[in-house]
Amino acid sequence: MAFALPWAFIIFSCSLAFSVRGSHRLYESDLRSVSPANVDQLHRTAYHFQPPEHWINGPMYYNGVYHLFYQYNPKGAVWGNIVWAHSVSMDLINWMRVEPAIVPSKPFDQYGCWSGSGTVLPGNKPVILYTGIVDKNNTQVQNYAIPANLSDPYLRDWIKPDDNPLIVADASVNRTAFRDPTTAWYGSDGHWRISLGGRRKRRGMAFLYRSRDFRHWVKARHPLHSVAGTGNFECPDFFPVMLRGSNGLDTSAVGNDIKHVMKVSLDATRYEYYTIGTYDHKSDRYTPDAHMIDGWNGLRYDYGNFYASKSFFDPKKNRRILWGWANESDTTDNDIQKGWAGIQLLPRTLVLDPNGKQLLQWPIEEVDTLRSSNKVEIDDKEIQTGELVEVEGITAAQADVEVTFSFSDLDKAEPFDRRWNRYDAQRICGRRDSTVGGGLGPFGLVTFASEKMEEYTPVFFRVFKDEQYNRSLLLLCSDASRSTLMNGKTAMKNGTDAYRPSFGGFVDVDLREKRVSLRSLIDHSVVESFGGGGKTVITSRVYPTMAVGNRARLFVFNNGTEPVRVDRLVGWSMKAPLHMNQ
Ligand SMILES: *[C@@H]1O[C@H](CO)[C@@H](O)[C@H](O)[C@H]1NC(C)=O
Ligand SMILES: *[C@@H]1O[C@H](CO)[C@@H](O)[C@H](O)[C@H]1NC(C)=O
Ligand SMILES: *[C@@H]1O[C@H](CO)[C@@H](O)[C@H](O)[C@H]1NC(C)=O
Ligand SMILES: *[C@@H]1O[C@H](CO)[C@@H](O)[C@H](O)[C@H]1NC(C)=O
Ligand SMILES: *[C@@H]1O[C@H](CO)[C@@H](O)[C@H](O)[C@H]1NC(C)=O
Ligand SMILES: *[C@H]1O[C@@H](CO)[C@H](O)[C@@H](O)[C@@H]1NC(C)=O
Ligand SMILES: CC(=O)N[C@H]1CO[C@H](CO)[C@@H](O)[C@@H]1O
Repeated sequence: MAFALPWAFIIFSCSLAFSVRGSHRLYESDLRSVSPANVDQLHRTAYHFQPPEHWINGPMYYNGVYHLFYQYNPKGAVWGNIVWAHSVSMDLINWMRVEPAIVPSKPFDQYGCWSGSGTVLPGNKPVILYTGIVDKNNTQVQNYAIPANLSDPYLRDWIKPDDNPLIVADASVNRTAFRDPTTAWYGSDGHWRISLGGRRKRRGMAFLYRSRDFRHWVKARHPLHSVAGTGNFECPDFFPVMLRGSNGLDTSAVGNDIKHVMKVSLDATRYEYYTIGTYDHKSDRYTPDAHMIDGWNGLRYDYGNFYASKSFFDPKKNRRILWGWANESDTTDNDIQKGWAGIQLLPRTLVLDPNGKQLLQWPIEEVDTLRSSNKVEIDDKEIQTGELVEVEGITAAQADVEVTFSFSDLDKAEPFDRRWNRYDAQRICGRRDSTVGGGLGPFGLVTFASEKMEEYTPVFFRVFKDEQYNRSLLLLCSDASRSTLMNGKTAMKNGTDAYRPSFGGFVDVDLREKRVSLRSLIDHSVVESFGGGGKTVITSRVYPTMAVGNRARLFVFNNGTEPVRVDRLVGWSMKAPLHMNQ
């Protein structure tokens, strides 16, 4: 590595830029009496990237430095006044905030600098493509920006050349739904390509543009992809994955051992969906594989609170990294009170499942460096019906827990009700919550639990027998419905409710192995859970009032009639990196 981060500057810039409310300090202090007024600060995360308000633009790696660009309102904890804020890191864990990269200033972006992506062009030249808002009617165009000084390791200064905008909507395009350019990929015909999100009536559109010189862009006659009835595509992401192995691929990679992934954020549901398929370079079209569901019932990166994600190729470690954003699940009034809203979830590596039917996600290995020596292990422990086993000795509100469960008899699983919609896992999690006994399950973790279980957020599995198809189904749920007493009691005013869904997703594992794994990363107001080795991921945002700081507790539970065994559980207290409050 050519240089190190100047730590002193980080600390200085943190305290300069924001009023530092160190959740690490709160967390270390004894929080016996928590009044509603300071509850909100307890929910600030410690090891998630969290400026006051943000969602993601294109993250990028350039010359030894990771860059995170994110949508940021410098004036408040609500959406508006959007600029491209910019932070840099050597390790994706410790971050240093630098000057915003792109702010509204020119006719082609004076009403907003919205999302986009970075591409590193031949000759090692980075360029950003982003959406500019040109008028009060929300008219969207695509612009570019380049670094002013390639010798500056942090690329602090970005220029918006005068030949912007590069792309304006033609008459066939809805110019108020025309945004979020992807990272560009290069074809053997010497053309760069990008995709842009939009809509044609109710049809979601991933428009395709081509350019030889990255300046003059021509719209292809056909979109790269489109889907009827989904509504607007936002933040499209299009990238190759290897058929086998865990290496990531550069966005322009070609070859026989490659599949492509198309991800869109659907404004209509506020969730993200992806398909795996084939990209035909000649016709420039993407076709999802036959068994893929393209639309609201499709595969999701995360079945909880996760949106506006972007992936990028990390040449340093040869991997593709996915990065998503989670909004708050409290109310706008709460956000204004807290002074912040929105967190960046942990970066995740993204690979194709060897079965080719889905992607696998896992927190980047750098997250493990935050595990402290404060660790707890449970081995080979049977959990009986109704039993709660405390995971003691770690900081339950700021932890990383990995657990493997096993069981002996699949036949004891409860039947899957034929009237249930296989694609509505969330509703099934709501009906069959952790208090409703089953055969095999519910079993799992109880996170953010208060002393007498007045508040708790269970993350649990449930096995069903699907007699119609002679198969077992594994459901993962992350239930925020009992996570807080805040609403009605204290901080929630005016009858406005926090959003406390019981998120759910099926986990496509072979249950004949009679073993399932779960990893949950817990951080004050967020729990990110990876089921089945990253097959199904669910993120919940929660706002406990009692299960905070040192008073939060963590348990393993089983509410099924069948005993389950904890083969192994390891939990760590997590350290806070030095990007606090950036
Ligand atoms: C915005 O839209 C209105 C109504 O269509 C139109 O009258 C006005 O000229 C537009 N303004 C701009 C700046 O395009
Ligand atoms: C470019 O960045 C380098 C490294 O930070 C610096 O030494 C140099 O003065 C910069 N050049 C300009 C023109 O600002
Ligand atoms: C254009 O897109 C905007 C924003 O999504 C939408 O409100 C409007 O109805 C669309 N117009 C047409 C003609 O589809
Ligand atoms: C397990 O079920 C019992 C009885 O319904 C309930 O009181 C308890 O809260 C449940 N445990 C969890 C973690 O939901
Ligand atoms: C159901 O599946 C099991 C193995 O998964 C198999 O042994 C059994 O014969 C199947 N039953 C039917 C009726 O197909
Ligand atoms: C996050 O906030 C909740 C509660 O207001 C909404 O219901 C979600 O739609 C929203 N999610 C996104 C991605 O904006
Ligand atoms: C919109 C609304 O009803 N706001 C009210 C919320 O509650 C406070 C008092 O708790 C009132 O002052 C607001 O008018």
